Parts: sequence; structure tokens; C-alpha cells
Amino acid sequence: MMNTMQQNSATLKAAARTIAQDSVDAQYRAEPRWEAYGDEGKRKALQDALDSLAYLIAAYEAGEPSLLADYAAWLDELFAGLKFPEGSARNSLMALADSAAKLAGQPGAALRDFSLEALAKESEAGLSLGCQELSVEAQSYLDLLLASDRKAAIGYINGLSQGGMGIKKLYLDVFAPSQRELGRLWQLNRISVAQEHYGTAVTQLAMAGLYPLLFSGQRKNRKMAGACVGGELHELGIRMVSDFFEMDGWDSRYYGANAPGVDLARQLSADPPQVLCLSATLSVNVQGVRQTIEAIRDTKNLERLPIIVGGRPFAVAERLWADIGADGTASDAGSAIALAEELVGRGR
Ligand code: B12
Repeated sequence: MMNTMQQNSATLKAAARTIAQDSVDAQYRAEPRWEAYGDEGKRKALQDALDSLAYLIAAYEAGEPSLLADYAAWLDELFAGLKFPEGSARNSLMALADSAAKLAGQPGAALRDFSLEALAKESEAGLSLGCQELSVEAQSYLDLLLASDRKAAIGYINGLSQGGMGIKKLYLDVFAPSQRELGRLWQLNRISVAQEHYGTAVTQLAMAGLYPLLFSGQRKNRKMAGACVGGELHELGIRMVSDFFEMDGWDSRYYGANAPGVDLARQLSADPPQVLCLSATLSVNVQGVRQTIEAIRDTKNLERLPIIVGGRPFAVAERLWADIGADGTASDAGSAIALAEELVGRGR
């Protein structure tokens, strides 16, 4: 049964193109100098508007203003990197909400009210996407990634490992912060998409090189499965989670990015694990997490499978995991294991 917000969201998604086009037209009327960018500029503006509208609707559908506040804070930083005037991010989001109110009846008006409330909270958006102080090791590794020196980067990681740095520390204190900083530098327009892709490819290779070292712990005769939900391509986080379980003696089954819920359910039903970990990085994929959980719960042998969810939306919106039907969330790979042990011990 769909609740009102889900019903409204379906209406809004069906009208998305009309709403996005209307808001782009309104912004072009307000800023006629944008015409100088020609048809290509208009095409990009429409795509950006569609993307932002998807985030607006995702936050509304989840009933979580903090998700929209978080997205607005991210858009602000992105626009600052592009030297857009201050306030552009908020204005573009409100322009979308106004177009929705104009064109999509009561659901559009509900989206606008929600957006006003959420954007008032933007300045309180707690999590920042980057610029934490990097450790010496993370900074040195990142420098090698940015110098496109794969050989030296892999050599550096192997050196740290041989020098006694454990895999957990390499994952959480070297790879994860370097990856986040790569994302921040891309967002601020200081590095290219190609440089981010290169760095991520090297990190995947470095993790693969450490793989033989994962299996030293005593086995526990327990299985976990880890996957990103459909549409979600950020798979390093859930891979780290799966590897942490493996190191803790569990058998881990890592299904990677973009796993369709129904297929995952079918696969797990044949040989159920004790815990399933699902990951989403983008808030537009939160409904995908909900749908995957529903598919799992509707599948024979999996009705009582404990499900842990994680990734940025669940760090931003504290109760989201419960609202979408999961059994818990954890902020990183380390804390997921304690939660899994607790859930398995307690039973669903
Ligand atoms: C690499 C990367 C990509 C790669 C991913 C490749 C891959 N094989 O994974 C590619 C190029 C595909 C990509 C694409 C996009 N990306 Co990207 N990406 C990144 C980047 C730079 C690093 C991600 C990463 O590896 N992080 C390291 C891992 C270890 O951290 P983590 O995922 O947070 O995981 C930890 C915890 O969250 C937690 N956790 C995660 N999952 C789970 C699950 C469970 C159960 C538990 C318990 C815990 C848990 O544990 C992990 C370890 O402790 C991030 C930057 C960032 N801040 O993360 C941007 C970032 C996530 N991407 C971003 C964007 C915008 C995009 C695109 C939309 C860009 C575009 N216009 O196309 C697309 C969307 C693709 C999609 N549909 O998913 C933005 C998202 C902004 C936002 N508002 O949400 C970010 C934040 C960059 C930025 N600063 O702007 N991206």
C-alpha cells in the first residue's frame, strides 16, 4: 500500500520533465545572458534540473528534510566551484519547487512546502563531504593518485602493509579518506572526472592486492551478503564492509554495484546468509533500498533475514533505516559487525 507521500511522488515523477523544463525557462527569463551558451547550455540546464528534481522528490518521498538539506549543501559547494553567485543552489531548487506547485496540483504544492522547510534547515546540515584533515599516509597515497603514478601508489600501500599497517586501518584511514577527498576535489572543479576515475581504479587494484591477507582469522561458520541496491554504482564502501566481515571469520558474499532486488532475493533464497548488508550512497537510491528490502521479505527462506543498511543517506537521516524496513544501520565497516552479531543473536 502506497502512503500519501509515495502517491504524490509518483505524480511528481510522471510530471518531472514538464516541471524541470518550466523551471529552466523561468531561470532563463531571469538570467537572459545564459542564452549565450546556446542549445547545448539549455540541454545541460534541463539535465541538471531533472537531476535536482529527482533529489527533491527522493527526500520528500522519504519524508526526510535532512536529505534535501544535505543535497542543497552539496549543490552549494558545487556551484561555488563553478563561481556561480551565492544563493544559486537554493534559488534553483526553489525554482523547481515553484514549478512543481504551479504544474502538479496538490502533490506539487506539498513538494514546495516540504522544500521550504528543508532548505530552512540547510545551514544546520551536519555532515560535510570532505576536507577532513588527512593522515600523512592518506595524503601521500592521494598525492600519488593525483600524479597518476599507479606503480608508486600500489608500492606505497604494499610498503605500509609490510610495515605492519593492518587492512582495517588501510581501508578506513588511507583508502576511504583519500577517496572522499578525490570526490571533494572533483566537486570543487579542481580535478577532472578522469583523475577521479583513475584514482578509484588504483584503489580498487590496491584493495584486490590485499585480498589474500583477508583470510587469516578464525572461521565462524556464518555467512553475510553485501550489495549496492539497483542504480547505485558506489561499491567501494560495501566492499569494505564485506571484507571486514571476512576478516572477522564470516564467509562474505559481495555482489558489487547495482544489484537488482528481485535477482538478489532469488540468489540468496537458495542458500540464505545470516545477515544482508545493503548500501546506497545517493539519496535518490533510498527507495531502491526500500524496494529491495520488500523483495527480500517477500521471498521464501528470507522473511526473517536481518538486514543492515548503510551509506551516506543513513548517516544524514538517523531514523531512515527504520522507516524503510531495515533492522539497523552502522556508520562504517567496523561497527557493522557488532550490530550483525547483535541482530543474529537476538533473532528477527
Ligand atoms: C569513486 C566515486 C564514484 C565512482 C564509483 C566507482 C566505484 N567502483 O565505486 C563513479 C565514477 C561510478 C561515481 C559516479 C557518480 N558519482 Co560519485 N563518487 C565517488 C567518490 C569520489 C568516492 C566513493 C568511495 O569510494 N568512497 C569511499 C568509501 C569507502 O566510502 P563510503 O562509500 O562512504 O563507505 C563507507 C561508509 O559510508 C559505510 N558504508 C557504505 N555502505 C554501507 C553499507 C552498510 C550496510 C554499512 C553498515 C556501512 C556502509 O562504510 C564504508 C566504509 O567505512 C565519492 C566521494 C565520497 N565522498 O565518497 C563520489 C560521490 C559519492 N559521487 C558523487 C556523484 C555526484 C556521482 C554522480 C552522480 C556523478 C555524475 N554526475 O554522474 C555519479 C552517480 C553514479 C551512481 N548512479 O551511483 C557525489 C555524491 C553527492 C551527493 N549529493 O550525493 C560524491 C560525494 C562526490 C562529491 N563530493 O560530490 N562516483
